[in-house]
Amino acid sequence: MALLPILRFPDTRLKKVAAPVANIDDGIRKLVADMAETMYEAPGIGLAATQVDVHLRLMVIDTSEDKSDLQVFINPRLESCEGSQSGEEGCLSVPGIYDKVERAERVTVHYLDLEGKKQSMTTDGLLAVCIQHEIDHLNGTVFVDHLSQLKQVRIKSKLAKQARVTA
Ligand code: K1U
Ligand code: ZN
Repeated sequence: MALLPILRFPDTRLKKVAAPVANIDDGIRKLVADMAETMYEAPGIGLAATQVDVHLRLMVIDTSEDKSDLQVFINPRLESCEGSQSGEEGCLSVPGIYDKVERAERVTVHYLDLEGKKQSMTTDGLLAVCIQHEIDHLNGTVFVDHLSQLKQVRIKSKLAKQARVTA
């Protein structure tokens, strides 16, 4: 397995719309293993392939306390979204920035598992938020795109300062 570099906002590659996975082969299985390792090491509770500069519709999520529940979503599609919730979000591509985003409370998602079997899940709370956040990435949207222009300008300048300090 390998740790993959994570793209940082405002890298324009985060704006690419990912293409469906056509075949679940050894390359995809290796990518899933590497993405899971990268997510756990970060640490994070989700990672979309877009964030590691692979523009395929694939994401991994583990919202468990003890990193015991890795969930792999291939070609995820939101079928229904109900209600609303507003909670703090973070993003491994926007380190150190957290802000409130309004999301659906309950979602139903259709996807393929690693064996290529069709699955669907209806869920709420943090897992529902994370699913929406990761599908946004696959569509080229980062959570800061949901914030005001003023906040986006401030975030870009804060990240630019951070980059200068660590360069
Ligand atoms: O997609 C990503 O950038 C991952 C992101 C997922 C996410 C977090 C919060 C709300 C919605 C989506 C993260 O994992 S940020 C890090 C984080 O939230 C976290 C890190 C360690 C322990 C618990 C949470
Ligand atoms: Zn993110």
